[in-house]
This record gives sequence, structure tokens and C-alpha cells, in this order.
Amino acid sequence: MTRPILYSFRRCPYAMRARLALLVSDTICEIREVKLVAKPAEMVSVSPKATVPVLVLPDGRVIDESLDIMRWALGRNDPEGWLARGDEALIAANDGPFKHHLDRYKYPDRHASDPAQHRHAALELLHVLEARLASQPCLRGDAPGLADAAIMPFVRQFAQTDRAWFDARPLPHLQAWLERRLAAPLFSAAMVRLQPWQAGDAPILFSDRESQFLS
Ligand SMILES: N[C@@H](CCC(=O)N[C@@H](CS)C(=O)NCC(=O)O)C(=O)O
Repeated sequence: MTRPILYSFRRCPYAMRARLALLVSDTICEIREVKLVAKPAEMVSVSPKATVPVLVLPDGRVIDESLDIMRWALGRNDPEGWLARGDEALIAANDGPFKHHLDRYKYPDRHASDPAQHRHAALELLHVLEARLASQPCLRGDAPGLADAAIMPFVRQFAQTDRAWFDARPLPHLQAWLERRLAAPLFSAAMVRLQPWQAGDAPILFSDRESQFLS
């Protein structure tokens, strides 16, 4: 194996942020699209907790937490200075309370939850981002970085759950930030559509340069 292998799922926000960091760092890897209902045995054997994303390095090391994949990729190569624009507290609030409420808003049947109550609680947390973005275009200054890439896929999921409702909220800076992040060529490259991987398939390379041939 000469390149890392990424087990990914297109719509998973954790996998999305890993893909964004892999692309911006120009870390070319082999991408294997996973069906969550039928995870490949090859992935589960190296990462028994069986969540995506999973990155398998050529030396056999396995990185199976999305933030760790981001930091590893950016630690190799960080041409846009993303690592300097992280924010541990903001990312922890996203991955903890915001994700908790997002799941219970989006999937009330799964959680036997009241979606309106959880939408309200998640919205409160979005006001923290709105306040931050009122004074600067990105979460840590003028340019996007680790914090933006780590958080954006979850805000996107929240917005998409009821787009008309989200668009009607008084969150002008957050809405504009989300639009800019979604319109970025990097995001389109990260959202390439792939058939689920099967053992024996020809490798598909994932990179900003290659993705135009894949989409
Ligand atoms: N903490 C993990 C969370 C990853 C995660 O929960 N991914 C979801 C998909 S969005 C998953 O694989 N769930 C397992 C399943 O649905 O079977 C990370 O940051 O990588």
C-alpha cells in the first residue's frame, strides 16, 4: 500500500470534515465509500468501533476519529494555515451539545424526542457562532480554518432539516458564512459521488486534482 485508505460516507458530517482536511492538505488517498448498513469487513477489522471516517496509513496505523484525521493531514501539510485557526472549545460545543440536539431535532423517531425543543436548544448554540461571525467572516478571522471545516458540516445538516425555517431565522452572518463555505470549490470536491466500495474494485484516488475526473 502506497497511499492512505479512507473509508468514508458521503453524507456523514464527520467524514465530510475529514475529507475537507485531506483535500486542503493535498493528501491523496484511496477513497472507499461505505454503506453504513453493510460496512466492509476490511474496515471493521482495523477499526472495530466501526464508525466513519477511518484512515488507514501505509504503515498500518489506523486513525478513526475525524478530528484526528484532520490534524494528522494538516500536520503533514497545511498550505492555508488551518491548524492555526482551530478552536477547541467551539468544536467541543459542536461535537457535544450541538450534535446532541441536532440528532434529536432531525431524528425524533429514533430518539423519542420533541424536535421543536431540541431545535430551539440547538439554535441557542448557533447564536454563539452568529455573534462570532458578526465581527469577522470566518470563525477564527478572515480566512477559513480548522474550526470552520470541523463545524460547518453539522450546521449544514441543521439548516437542511428545514431549510425554510432556518432561512427565516435572524442569523444573517451565519447564513452567509454557510453559503460561502458550501459554494467553495473545496466543498464540491469533498462531496464527490461514488459507488459503494467492494473488495476487488479498482482504487479510486481522492484529491482536489483528481476529483474533477470522478464527479
Ligand atoms: N467521533 C467519531 C464519530 C463518527 C460517527 O459517528 N460517524 C457515524 C456516521 S455520521 C457512523 O459511522 N455511525 C456508525 C453507524 O451509523 O453505524 C468521529 O469524529 O469520527
